[in-house]
Amino acid sequence: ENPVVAIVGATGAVGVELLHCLESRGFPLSRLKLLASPRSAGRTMRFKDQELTVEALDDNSFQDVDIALFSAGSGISKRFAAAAVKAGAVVVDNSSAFRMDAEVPLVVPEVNGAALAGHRGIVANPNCVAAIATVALAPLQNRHRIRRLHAATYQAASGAGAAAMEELRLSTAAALRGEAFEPKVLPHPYAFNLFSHNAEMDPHTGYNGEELKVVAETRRIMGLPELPIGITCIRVPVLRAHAMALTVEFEEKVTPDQVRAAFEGAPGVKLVDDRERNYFPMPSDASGQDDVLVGRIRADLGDPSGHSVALFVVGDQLLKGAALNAVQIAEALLRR
Ligand code: A2P
Ligand code: 11C
Repeated sequence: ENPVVAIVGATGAVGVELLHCLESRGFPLSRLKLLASPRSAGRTMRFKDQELTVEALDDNSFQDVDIALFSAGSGISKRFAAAAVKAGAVVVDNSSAFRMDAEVPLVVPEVNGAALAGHRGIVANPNCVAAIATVALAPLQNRHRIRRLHAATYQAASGAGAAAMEELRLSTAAALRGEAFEPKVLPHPYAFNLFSHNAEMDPHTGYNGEELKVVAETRRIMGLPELPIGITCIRVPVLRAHAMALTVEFEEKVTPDQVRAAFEGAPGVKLVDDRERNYFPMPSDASGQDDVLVGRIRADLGDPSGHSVALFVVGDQLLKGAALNAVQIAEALLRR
């Protein structure tokens, strides 16, 4: 019989996309259970031709559940994942709670799907930048060995949740009316502005938590634990797709044409690299798309040795960066 699936955080920005992905991909489930905070209990959400009622999450929520997709923040995951596993469910966790736990595989199916074999009830879904970046980096690493990476990110509101997306809409509307707007969700004015990522800043190193997560998780997913990665993460006023400029240095000389060739037919990647039309990956094109867009592939002028290639990568933060990857993990679990 098909599994019973639960979504923890069904009403959130990622939760809503989890519902869509399960529906649009025809995920074989016998029942879908929607869980959120007591504030949302009783609300209904549409799945296929049904109106499903959201239930308040508690310790007894997982009795009949086979697969639990968690996306309600790491506090909720730390508090409830063990209860779900104890009740017999496999947890696919979108939070950062277990990502660096050696017993929990951190999986992007098209990059390191084999890591699923070692799971003990919990599988971690990566940080959105790490997931999107590794989809683009894996085909390169498969042909040429990566020696160093530099990344600058342009991260959308969705990474900070549904309330941040609403703050972008409201603050932009206020700015257009010439009215003042007091930020409530993000720490700085968001309309017509950008700022250093809002994750906690380490005063000693000058890196924020998002940057440290991306470095650690990218290394783990790629199986390159020592890979030197330079990174700057920035929040930009875009609703739901993350962009990143990547400069990849290889052990050997690699040309832009070799990089382009590596992307031909690579899973989850779409090449958007039209110099004549100045048409390259954009959040407006990536939003709502499963594929990660890659383009602006060129020799890095900062490395005259010919070992480095620069590219621009954009992926839907809510899809490949979160919900789609989680559902792909669940699909891979079912195939096993
Ligand atoms: P709710 O909508 O009831 O607050 P986002 O990342 O978009 O901010 O969404 C967070 C998700 O996590 C929402 O679905 C939210 O539910 C859910 N959530 C927040 N706190 C709890 C809680 N204490 N128990 C269960 N779900 C929670
Ligand atoms: C952002 N990537 O865009 C973050 C949000 O590691 O799951 C998700 C943080 C994480 O703000």
